[in-house]
Amino acid sequence: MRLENLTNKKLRAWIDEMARLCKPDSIYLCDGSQEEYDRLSAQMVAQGTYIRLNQEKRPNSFICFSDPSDVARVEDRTFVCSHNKDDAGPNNNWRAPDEIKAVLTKLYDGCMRGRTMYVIPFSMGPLGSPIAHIGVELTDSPYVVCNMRIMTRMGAAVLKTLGDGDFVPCLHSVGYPLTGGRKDVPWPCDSENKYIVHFPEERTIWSYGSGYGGNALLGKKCFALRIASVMARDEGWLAEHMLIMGITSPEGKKKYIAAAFPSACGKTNLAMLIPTIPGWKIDCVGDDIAWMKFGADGRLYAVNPESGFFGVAPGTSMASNKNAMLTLTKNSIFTNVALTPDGDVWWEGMTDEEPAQLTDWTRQPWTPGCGRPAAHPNARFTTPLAQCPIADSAWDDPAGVPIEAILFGGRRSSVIPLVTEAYSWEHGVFLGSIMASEKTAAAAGKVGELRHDPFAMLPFCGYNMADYFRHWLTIGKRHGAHLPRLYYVNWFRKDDMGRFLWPGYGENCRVLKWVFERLEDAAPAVDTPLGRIPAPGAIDVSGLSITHEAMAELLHVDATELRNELPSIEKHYRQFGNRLPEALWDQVRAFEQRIK
Ligand code: SAT
Ligand code: MN
Repeated sequence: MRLENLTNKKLRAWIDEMARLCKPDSIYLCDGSQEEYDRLSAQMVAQGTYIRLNQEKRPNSFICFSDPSDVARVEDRTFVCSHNKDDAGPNNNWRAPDEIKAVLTKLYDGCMRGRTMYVIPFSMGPLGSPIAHIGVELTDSPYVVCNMRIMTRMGAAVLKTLGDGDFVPCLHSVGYPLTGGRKDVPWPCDSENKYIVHFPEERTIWSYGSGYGGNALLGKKCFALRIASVMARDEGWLAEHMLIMGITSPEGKKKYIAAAFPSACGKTNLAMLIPTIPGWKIDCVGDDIAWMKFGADGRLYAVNPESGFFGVAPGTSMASNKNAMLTLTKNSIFTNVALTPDGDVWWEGMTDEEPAQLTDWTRQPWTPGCGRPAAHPNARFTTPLAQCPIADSAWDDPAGVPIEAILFGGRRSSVIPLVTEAYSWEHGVFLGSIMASEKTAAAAGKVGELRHDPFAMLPFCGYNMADYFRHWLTIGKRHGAHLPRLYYVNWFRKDDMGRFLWPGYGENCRVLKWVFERLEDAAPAVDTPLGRIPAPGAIDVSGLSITHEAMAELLHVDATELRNELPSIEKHYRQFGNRLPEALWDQVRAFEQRIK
């Protein structure tokens, strides 16, 4: 494919403009073919970025180690640059667009010297789907190209679908020009300057200095969440940090649900769950992001904008997530896991027994008990969704799948019961808006700290979160008849001894079964101040060794504990000032009444 043949004028002009700025040695238009993927992979092996894994053990797969300064999303370097600071809200870092453009233009000037600028046309969502949108990423990282080929529908077919249409321009550079005799390194990045910048009004993304995950694969968090959330607000749909799954009952009835959890809280595990109750079946549509639009029949249809998994490796095993393990047996990229002497991968939790010897993610020899983790806690696998043994038959369907329930969940060791059903859409928006979760290694910063993470969107909402709540409330008013029901779940409650009360993983199907039966009006619930919880005995625990006391504790809603949460909820709300919808203050007052 040749650049000269590009007919989209906006695309052509933008590529030319960015090339004049970044000054790459050459420009390469990606066609998305296997040949291209293999060629770039081989080039990265030669360059030292990739190590090819043992072809027998893990065909066509690669491991790479990032720079130790570039291992996760950098939330403090992530900016939403609307013209008005208030439009970005207290949930985003903000700079004036002109100001940050001046800073970045300086950094971008000549940043691709000695490198190739890759042009990646990609579709978020099935090609041609009315729910999908197209982006084009310019990057100087072949690692990004290869990851994007797994994570998105990418290449020549996308350009065809794009035609003269509009796209989201995404500019990315690792910020490591090869000038003045500077040699390339296996993981180029700029350890001093990192900027992940969004211009919501222009629907444009500028990323500089990082080659890692959501910082660099711009289709993912930057486009599919931050920019898409703005598009969704303007156009009346939803772009959410949610997995999508199908649940089929023993009677053969199938329902789709979506579920929002913060990064590294088990979305991938839930999306690929193997039910422990006989007769139930789960199918996976996606593990991270859902784009949802209302169909002609009034129902809410979801697509997974992605086509692969960028999942957390540590903790993933045949016991915790067999389907993920089977997915990544081939054609996968592993970043910051450990390398075994026989050319395979390993990470903490993969096997009960630790290998005697490894190369750890910092490229150093590793032995058990050496005091360092072998894999970085945020080590990731990139692997094609189509390889998942339980990939839903409709995962690539342009029409999407109809969503009947939406779950919100965080990592809470106390207070929040196993599952709660919202009394209404508005009440569900209230529950989603007060979600809090303990921080994980997915983002730089302190792990374990409790923070409010409304709808699991705190790092991903591309505008003022108060307006986001309002958008959800508006959706509720507009689409009353066919709205999904809303739930708040918590797999992470602990007992007095600090032990998890709920076994989680495959056993979460017991909660999903209750949700499924609620949708059929076939499961009893009782009202509590927080919402409707399963009536005693309504959660199927057959075959599970869990005590009555543990179940009671898991479902316990304590008015005193909830009262203790009130000040932090009010503080959380007050940061939005008078932009916070009054309907949510009404919810707080009603909640207050219930916990009196
Ligand atoms: O690095 S990513 O943002 O893609 C992963 C995550 O934090 O969920
Ligand atoms: Mn995520």
